[in-house]
Amino acid sequence: MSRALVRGVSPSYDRAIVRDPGTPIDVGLARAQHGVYRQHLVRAGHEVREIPTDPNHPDCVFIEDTAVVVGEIALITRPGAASRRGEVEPVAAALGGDLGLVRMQGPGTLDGGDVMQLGGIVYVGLSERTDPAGAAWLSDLADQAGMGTRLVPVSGVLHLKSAVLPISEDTVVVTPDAIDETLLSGLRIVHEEDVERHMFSALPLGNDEVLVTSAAPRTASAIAALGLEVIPIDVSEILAADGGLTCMSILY
Ligand code: CIR
Repeated sequence: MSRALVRGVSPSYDRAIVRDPGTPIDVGLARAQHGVYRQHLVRAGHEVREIPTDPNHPDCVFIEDTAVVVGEIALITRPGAASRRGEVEPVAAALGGDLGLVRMQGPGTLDGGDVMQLGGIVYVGLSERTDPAGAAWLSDLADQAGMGTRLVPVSGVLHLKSAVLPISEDTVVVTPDAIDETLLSGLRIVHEEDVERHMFSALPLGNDEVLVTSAAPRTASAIAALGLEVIPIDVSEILAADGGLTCMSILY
């Protein structure tokens, strides 16, 4: 059985960082949506472990940004947003029992949302949160694990996985015009529907099942047409703070 590390929604989640402030965030609804997400992980066969939430860290539910697991090693990140750096220690403590730890040191920064591992390649987004020095920490680990690294400049969105979502071992859903798609050569690309821009997110659950955001039904239909089973989930309050479905867990 594989493990999923999650972290509950903070009581201060309505003060999470948002790129485009506007929609108020409903913390209670976010908690309920997170609970449903957690249940899907359990149903898919993950052993779910939960770290207590932290009222001092509004964004701590987005646990993916704090650590990246490559093989038997967890790289404990130095998140790009200074206000999020205090989120990493409890995550390191939880992963340290199962995995070797490498702790990033400054000045580089890296968010796990900028990292996608697919087909033996680690793709690292260079974004407003992840810089070349941060990416270098990961490429060293990838080298040691016998994997290649590809750097993918990202603009106009928060992270690489805001624009490129794996849905199977060889297929990704890509937001149109967000990245140089030649950097994804070798992968099958499905485009996010333009009217659903920034509303699609996905998490492959294994057995050809993919958890998808219910806010993007047209893109979900395009995926279903490939023969994958799509399972929609309403995560409106997670999308409202620029999160998606990968960001609420670390799977290892
Ligand atoms: C942030 O700006 O850091 C959070 N509000 C959203 C982080 C989302 N993380 C992710 O998708 N990996």
